[in-house]
This record gives sequence, C-alpha cells and structure tokens, in this order.
Amino acid sequence: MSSKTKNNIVSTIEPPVELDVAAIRADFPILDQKINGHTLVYLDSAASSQKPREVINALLEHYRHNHSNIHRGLHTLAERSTEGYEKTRSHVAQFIGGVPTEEVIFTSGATESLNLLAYAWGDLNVHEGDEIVITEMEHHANIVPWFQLAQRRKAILKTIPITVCGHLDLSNLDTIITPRTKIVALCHMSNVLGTINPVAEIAEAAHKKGAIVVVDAAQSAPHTTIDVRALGADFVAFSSHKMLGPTGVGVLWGRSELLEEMPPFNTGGEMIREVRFDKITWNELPHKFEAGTPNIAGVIAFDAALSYLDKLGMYNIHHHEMEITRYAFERLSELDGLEIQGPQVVEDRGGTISFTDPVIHPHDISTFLDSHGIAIRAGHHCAQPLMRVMGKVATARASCYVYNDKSEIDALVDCLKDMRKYFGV
Ligand code: C6P
Repeated sequence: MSSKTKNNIVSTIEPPVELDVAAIRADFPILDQKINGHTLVYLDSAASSQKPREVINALLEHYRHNHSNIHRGLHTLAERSTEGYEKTRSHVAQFIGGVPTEEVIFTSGATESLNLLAYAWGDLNVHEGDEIVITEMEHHANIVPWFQLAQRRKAILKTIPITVCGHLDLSNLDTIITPRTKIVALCHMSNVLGTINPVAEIAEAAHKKGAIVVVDAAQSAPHTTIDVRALGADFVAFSSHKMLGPTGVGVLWGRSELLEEMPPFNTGGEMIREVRFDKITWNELPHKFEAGTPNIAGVIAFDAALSYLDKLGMYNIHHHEMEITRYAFERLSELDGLEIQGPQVVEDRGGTISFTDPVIHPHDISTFLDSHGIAIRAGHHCAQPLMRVMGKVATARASCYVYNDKSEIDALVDCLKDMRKYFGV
C-alpha cells in the first residue's frame, strides 16, 4: 500500500523499519578510520556519499574478471560487460517508478544530464523571446546551462523566488510561468536549504502553459522514493555518486516522445545507425545519447548501490534521516544565535542542514570540525545566487545519510560548543 505526501514523496502506510546503523556502518570500510586522531564523522554526503563494500567489490570484480567495451564485441567478456551495463539500466528504470528502459540515459552526472537537455532539447525548441523558468534555490548545474541557452537563443531567464522560510514562493506562479515559457527547471530538493519542493504542483502549472518540466533530483534521488511520472516531470537528472554509487555516472530520464525528437548532444561512436560522408542516421534510444565508451565499470557498480538502497528501503531511509534531522534541530538549538537555513519543519525538508554562526566564518567552522574528525562542507555550495538572496557569503553544511546516527549529531554539536570556547565566543 502506498500514498503520496504533498511533496510527492511516495510513502507507505506501513510503519518504517528502523535502519540498523551499526550493521550499515560495517559495510562502509572508509568510515572505519581516524581523521586527525578522531573517529571519522562523515556529514558531507550531500557533496558525495561513501560507498559500501558491495559497490567497491563490483568495481573490482568488473576490472578483475569481466572488463571489455560494450555493445561492440561478440566475445564473452564483451557480452558480460554489456549485460552488466544494461542490467543497471533496467534497475534504474525500476528505481524511478518502472519506466521503459530506453528512457534511461547514462551520462557522467547530473551536470551532464542538464547540459545535454539544454543543448539537445533547448536549442531545438527555445526561440527568441521565449522564457526559461528556474528557481532561486538552484545549484549552478541547473542555472548555468539554462543561462547559456537563454544567451544562445535570445530567450529570457526568469526565477521563482523563495520565501524567508526557504520555501518556493508560488503566489505569483501564474505570472512567472506564461504561454512563452518553454522550460521550467527546478530541484526536487535544495542542496543548501534542504527544502523539498512541490514539484507536481509546479509541473501541473507548467504543463497548462505548454512548458516542459525538468527536475534536478541530484539531492532527492539518494534519499527518497522517486516516481518520475508522479512528479509530473518530463525529464529528471541525478548522479550515482550521491547515492552510494561510483563517481562519473549520472542519469537522465526523459519521456520517450521528447527524447525521440531531440537531436544527439555528444556525437561519435555508438550513437549512430549508419555513417556515410553525405548522411548520418542516429541509433535508437537510449544509445543515441550515449556517444563513445561510457563509464562501464561505474555503471555496473551503480547497480550494486541501487540494490543496497533497495535492501534498506527508500521509505525507511527517508524516515531515518527525518529522525536524525529532528534530533539535529533540537541539539543545534543549544547554540545561541546559530541560524539554520531553510524550512524549520522537518517534514518539509531533507537531512541537509546549512547553518551559520553569528561570529565564526563557515570555513573556520569546517576547519575546526575537521581537526576533530568531523567532515562537513562550507562555502556557497555551488549556489551563489541563493547565497545572495539569503544575504550570506557562505554557510556551513552538515548532511546525513544511511550510515549516520544521532551520536554523530552529538559529536557535531559538542565540537561546535568547543569551537566557540576556542574562539572565545
Ligand atoms: N551538489 C553539493 O555539495 P554532479 O556534480 O553533476 O554530480 O551534481 C551536480 C548537482 C546538481 N544539482 C544539485 C541540487 C546538486 O546538489 C549537485 C551537486 C554537490 O551540493 C556538489 S557541488
């Protein structure tokens, strides 16, 4: 039995199963080490997650026993590699809601997926005076490709503003999305504020005006159940490395009607049906968009990451992170003046917590925490326009995942208290 929350995160009626964090941690060799003399507390999964033994072994296994190029050779190793690669494609298709496999395109990451779209769909469909709508809370990967597209096509880039609470302000959506709007591109979950956006509601408004909807799910796919159709999306982009998989692997999902009419982005081997000096025809989906030799080992090991997430259950993962986030809010409130950005209601957000201290710079916070073995990220998080809207130059950001528990939030908060003593505040 399943139902959907207002943010379109599929939730089950059954109570969540609590994650066995001790057992999970034992699967992640990297966590079993000391950093600067302290047990590693890894709270930077929004930047990149760590990898379980299953994923590391899958990479080794591929290179030790199975490696060859794919879709080309007729020998045993070529067949094994092709089979492994295509198995991951089927797994991704299931993982995002049971879509046709040919709608799943492997890229090098969410960034490449979004660039592919901006060139292949954008250059074909966006014309002078058309509008591209993004939001104020986007990562640069979901701003720069659209900015560049707008420049190339003499189109207008518009933004949906955010409220002081870190939600999208949808009060003027009707005037922001107009019949001239061709693309509405937004993140499902903000990498700074943690906000989970009501994508389906925005998609409905966009579709009414004839625009397509591009969802940057880089921060949500690792943490919540993703059903691309329930989101109302036309295209969805995400990265393997944020969801226990290898770096250099990303996904672009798109509705096949749209993918069919798009020209290729990268060109070369594999993406063609026939090449002559006077005429070239394209390969069928998804190969049309996968030119050259891809990250074969990475894609194959991504399957192991997805299996690991399946085993834990995305609903359970989401619940686990909500519990940690709730606890983090409680404990961080012990620090006077510490400001947490984004929604203060845990149900409206993910487990990515950006904060600022009234006196100590985020870079100093991160350096101090690192000297005590705690990894967080500090800076603008590749979201400079959002920082400007927030009136900040940087934030400190702690982000949790399946291997974190409340004791690590304790370590974080205790260390922040020590830091204030150290800095004399
Ligand atoms: N955000 C962070 O620390 P790539 O680099 O292609 O895997 O993902 C890009 C990207 C796109 N959208 C969102 C919402 C993201 O958060 C990211 C990556 C990391 O926040 C690294 S900058």
